[in-house]
Amino acid sequence: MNREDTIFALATAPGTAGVAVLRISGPRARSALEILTRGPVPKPRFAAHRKLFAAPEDAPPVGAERLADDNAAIDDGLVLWFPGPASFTGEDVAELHVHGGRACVEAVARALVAVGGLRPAEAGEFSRRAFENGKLDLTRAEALADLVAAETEAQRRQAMDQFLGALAGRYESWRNALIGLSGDLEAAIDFSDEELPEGLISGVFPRISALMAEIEAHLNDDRRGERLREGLRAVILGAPNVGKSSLLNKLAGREVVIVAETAGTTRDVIEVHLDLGGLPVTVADTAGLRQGAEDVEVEGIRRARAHAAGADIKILVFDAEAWPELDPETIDLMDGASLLILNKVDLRDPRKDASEILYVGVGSEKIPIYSVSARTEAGLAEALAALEEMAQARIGPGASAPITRARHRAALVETKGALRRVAPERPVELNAEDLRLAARALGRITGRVDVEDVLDHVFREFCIGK
Ligand SMILES: Nc1nc2c(ncn2[C@@H]2O[C@H](COP(=O)(O)OP(=O)(O)OP(=O)(O)O)[C@@H](O)[C@H]2O)c(=O)[nH]1
Ligand SMILES: [Mg+2]
Repeated sequence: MNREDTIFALATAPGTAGVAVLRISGPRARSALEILTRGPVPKPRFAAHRKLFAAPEDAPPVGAERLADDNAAIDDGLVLWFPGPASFTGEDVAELHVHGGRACVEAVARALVAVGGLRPAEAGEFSRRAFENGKLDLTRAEALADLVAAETEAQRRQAMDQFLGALAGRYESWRNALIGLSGDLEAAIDFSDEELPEGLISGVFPRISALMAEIEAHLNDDRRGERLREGLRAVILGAPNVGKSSLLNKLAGREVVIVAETAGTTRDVIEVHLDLGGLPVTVADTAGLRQGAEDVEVEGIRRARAHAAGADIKILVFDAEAWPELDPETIDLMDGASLLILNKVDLRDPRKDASEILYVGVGSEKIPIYSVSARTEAGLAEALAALEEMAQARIGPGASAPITRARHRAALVETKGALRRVAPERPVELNAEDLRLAARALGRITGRVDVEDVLDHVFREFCIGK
């Protein structure tokens, strides 16, 4: 990546749309805009209506009629000019709002390449330039990627909080406190006891303990922020033919999976993304668990078990006709995050209220098992509410501005480790060094210090045009 380059990309989704936005950033943005519009750049930050023309080498031969010139217009739209440094990337930026068809966008992109000195942007390159020009700290840049990727309301809210600086503010205030404390300690290296204000050094240690407790509490968030960002994983498990696929179809509200009377219908793991009260949950349907299955089905069962191991929530489905007997292979998989469902309640006892909640005794505990019918939809709303409640318990609103990435967590653990070594009985130089290390680890989260090595990793997950 060369920062001297001028880059461009489609900022909107590819495909057919009313409008497509192309964004250009870099030293050649002004010439590109002048050449394509065959005129001066408009007033900064004001939209102007312009025709867009191909660059000279693509344009009709010199001396062509003005009419022919007009015919050579490749599109007609709005253009904007954001001179650096007051732009998203901090560089000169131009935006072209053209018609959102594939051919229009391609023609404009071709014209941009023909200008010379422009190339298509790599994924995340605009945001990376914004970071490198001090427009965004790393947590805000990451929040932008999360905002674009947010599929549910809770994800959007978390990303927006982070974009507004909730994490950056916290980490920067901790970092500043650490820098202050290490300054106090270093004063002890340079000055004698008599020259130092009373209690300066002894006051440092309780403040470090308090800071450590805050970091500890922040780390101790049960990974809620990361889970919300990534989405919860739920998996439907049960014996063959109990109606797992039928239930998934009901949850999805459409016929995603094949349902059949034959036991052993589902073999592949099939996933559906759900928005459960604003929380993102991916539900996977799996092959029915049984012994003595053959070839492909055995592989299906292996995948089902592998999925179960990585799931945040297990939806264990049982056959109501067999109640109170429960399939032993399925019940074996039960853990603290399992939702028990008794399906086909319509076949059990039509007179019984399907939404009645039965219980399964586990030791001294009684776990509810929700009676439903994927056929009549009886009891489904209650079971869905229970699923939503479980999702809320895992990722619902917890502490404000939680950690959202493993990268942040690793740096915080490093900060804590360095602070833990600090102790009154150690030489002051060692303590000061550990405080500096702790501050540096925090600085890596926002990108204030030596982060060159993490940048590729951070910006790779962005989409092109961001
Ligand atoms: N009466 C009744 N039949 C149901 C209900 N749910 C599913 N079925 C039927 O039970 C059969 C099996 O349903 P599936 O959804 O394919 O079951 P499965 O658990 O996915 O089965 P495998 O993929 O083979 O493990 C089908 O004939 C469904 O129509 C229900 O609530 N009541
Ligand atoms: Mg199935």
